[in-house]
Amino acid sequence: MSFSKGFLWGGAVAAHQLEGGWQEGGKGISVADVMTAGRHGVPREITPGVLPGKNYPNHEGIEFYHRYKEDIALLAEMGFKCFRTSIAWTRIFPKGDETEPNEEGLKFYDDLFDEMHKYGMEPVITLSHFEMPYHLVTEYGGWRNRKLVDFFVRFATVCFERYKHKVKYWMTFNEINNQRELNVPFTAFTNSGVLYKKGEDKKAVMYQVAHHEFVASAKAVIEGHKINPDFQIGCMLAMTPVYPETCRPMDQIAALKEMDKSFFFGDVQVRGHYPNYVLKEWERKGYQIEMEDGDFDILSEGTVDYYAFSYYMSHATTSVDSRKKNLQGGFFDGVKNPYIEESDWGWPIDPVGLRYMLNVLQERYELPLMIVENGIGLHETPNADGLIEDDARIAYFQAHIAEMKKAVEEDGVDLMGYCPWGPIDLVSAGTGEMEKRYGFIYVDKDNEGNGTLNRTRKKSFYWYKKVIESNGEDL
Ligand code: P53
Repeated sequence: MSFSKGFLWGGAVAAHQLEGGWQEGGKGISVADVMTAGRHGVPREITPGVLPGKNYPNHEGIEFYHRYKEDIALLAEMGFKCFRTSIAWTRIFPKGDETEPNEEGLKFYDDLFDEMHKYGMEPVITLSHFEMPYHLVTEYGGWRNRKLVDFFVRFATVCFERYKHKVKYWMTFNEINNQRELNVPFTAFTNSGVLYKKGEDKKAVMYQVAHHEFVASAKAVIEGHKINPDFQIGCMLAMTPVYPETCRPMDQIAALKEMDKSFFFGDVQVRGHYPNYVLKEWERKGYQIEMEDGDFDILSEGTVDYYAFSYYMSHATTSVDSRKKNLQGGFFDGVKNPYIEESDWGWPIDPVGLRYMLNVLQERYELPLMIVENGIGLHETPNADGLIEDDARIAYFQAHIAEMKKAVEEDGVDLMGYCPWGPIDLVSAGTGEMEKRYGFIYVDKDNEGNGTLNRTRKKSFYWYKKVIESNGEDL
C-alpha cells in the first residue's frame, strides 16, 4: 500500500473555464472575459474590453454556474475526495477595488462548497486563477501597481472569513511562474493583468510584478492563519522539468538556469526570501525593484504550508543558442526531446518526468506536495453508441499515476493528493478551445459554442472511479 488513507484523490478546474454566467450574480468582467478563442498555433486575442462580434468562450464556459449540482454529483459518483476550483475574484469584488464584497457572489460559493460537503468532498481552493478583475488592468496596470496588494489581501481575507468552516486547503496564485515566459502576451496577462509596453524591459517589469504578488501572497498566508490556524495555504507553480539535451557540461548549466527561472517563485514563497541567483541577476542588470520597509519580514513570516503544482510535460534545452527553437507556439525556447511523444497540441508526454519532479521538489523544500493538475488534451468524438472511448487518456493517467506511486513508495515523497485537470471538459486556458478535452466527463459543446451542453461519462470515468476505490492500487 503506498497512498495514505486520507490521500486526496480528486480533480481540478478553474472558475473562468467552466462557470459561465459571466454577467450573472453581479459578477464583473475578468481578464478571461476579454480573451477570444484561438486554436493550436493561433493565439487567443486579448481585446480592449468586450467587443461585439468576437467569440469569448469563457462567457458561457460549460454553464457550471447553473449546473454545478449535476456536475458535483457526477464527480461524487467517481468517488472524489476533493475538488479543486477557484473563486472568481469578480464575483466577490466585481471591479476589484470596492471596499464591500458582493453578497450574491459569496453566496454562490457557499452553496457550491455545501454541495461538495454533502458528498464528503474537500474543497481545494485557488484564490486567483487567471481571472482577476479587468478593471484592475485598465485603471491600475494590473500587478505592476502596488495597490493590487491591498485589493488582493482584502479579497483573500473576505474569502477566508466567510469560508473558514468550509474550506481548509487554499492556494494563492495559480501557476505564478508562468510569467517567466516573456515571449507570449498570454502569461503576463493571465497571471498578472499585465500588458507589456513597447520598448520596456519585460523582465524587470516581471520581477516588480512578482514582488507585489509575493508580498500579497505572504500577507494572505499570515491573515489566513490568524482566521483559522488549521488552514493549509499553498503556493502553486507549473512544474515542467527542463532536461539538458546532452551531457555537455554547459548544457547542464543551461538546464539549471532554465529551471531556476521557474523555481524562483516557489523559492520565495517557501523559503521567505529571495534566492542569491536572482539578487545577482538584479545587480548585474541594474534592476531596482521597488520594495517597502517591512516587505522582507512579511515574506519570511508568510511562507506557505505546502507546495502545489501542475505537471503536464517536460522540456529540454541546450547551451547552443542557435539550436533553440520556439516550441509550443513560443511558450518555450528549447529543443525537442527525441525520446518522448507529443500530444496533438505539441505538449511532450513524459510520465517519468513527474517522478523526477516530485523528487526534486521534495529534496529542495521538504514540504508536503500536492499535484493539483495533470492530464492530456485530446480531440474526441462519441462513437455510434454515444460513448467516448478515451483509451489514450487512460494510458496517460496509468503511466503518470504509476510514476507518482514510485515516488511515494520507493522515494518517500510526502504527497497529499492528486487532482487531474478538467475532470469534466471545459474551456482550454491556452487556446480557448472547447475541443481540447481533458475530462472523464464529456460535455457536448464545440469550439463555435454549439451543442446541448449535455454531460456523458467517458470510458475513463469508470476507470478513474476504480483507481480511487482501490486507493491507487488498481490501475
Ligand atoms: P490548456 C501552459 C503550460 C502549462 C499549464 O492548459 C498551463 C498553461 C497555460 O495554457 O495552464 C494550466 O487549457 C492552467 C489551467 C489550464 C491547464 O494548465 O491550455 O492552470 O488553467 O487549463 C491546461 O490546455
